[in-house]
Amino acid sequence: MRIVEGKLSGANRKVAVVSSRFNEFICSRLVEGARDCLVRHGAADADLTLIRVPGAFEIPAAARKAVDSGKFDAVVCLGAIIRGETTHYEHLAAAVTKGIASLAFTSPIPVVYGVVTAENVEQATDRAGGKAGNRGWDAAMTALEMIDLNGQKP
Ligand code: INI
Repeated sequence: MRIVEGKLSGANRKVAVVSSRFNEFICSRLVEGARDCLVRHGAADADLTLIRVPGAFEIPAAARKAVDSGKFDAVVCLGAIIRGETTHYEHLAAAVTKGIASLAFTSPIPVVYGVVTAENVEQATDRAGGKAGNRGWDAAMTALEMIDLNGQKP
């Protein structure tokens, strides 16, 4: 069987990381996780661009601009949406997820979802370098695999 899958190399890869500042203590850990993953896999730190936006709601629009710039091989979207007392969480999480998904489905380059949606701060911390790993690192790994796959014929 012919198998088509991406390799995990960061060499010569130009990656945009779009991260929100809301819940900064979580987002900064996600960004560091993504950066660490990309550099450990051979990406040059100078080839990485961090685009910061106020909140997760702003991520899809900024990611779209990064895609349209033609400067990057992939865009990694990072943010943290933590459940509050209202239904705001559900609306925001759904809007951001749909926004990133619709961009990912039409983008010529991989757009990766690394937004943590958590019940509380503890759960978010666990997923941002705590006991449940680091979603930023995971998203960056996905970006590397999908960049390589994107360059292959199916
Ligand atoms: N933005 C987040 O990234 N995470 C949140 O948990 C959050 N909450 O809970 O309100 C949040 N709100 C801000 C939102 O993303 C926009 O920045 C704001 O509505 C302006 O458009």
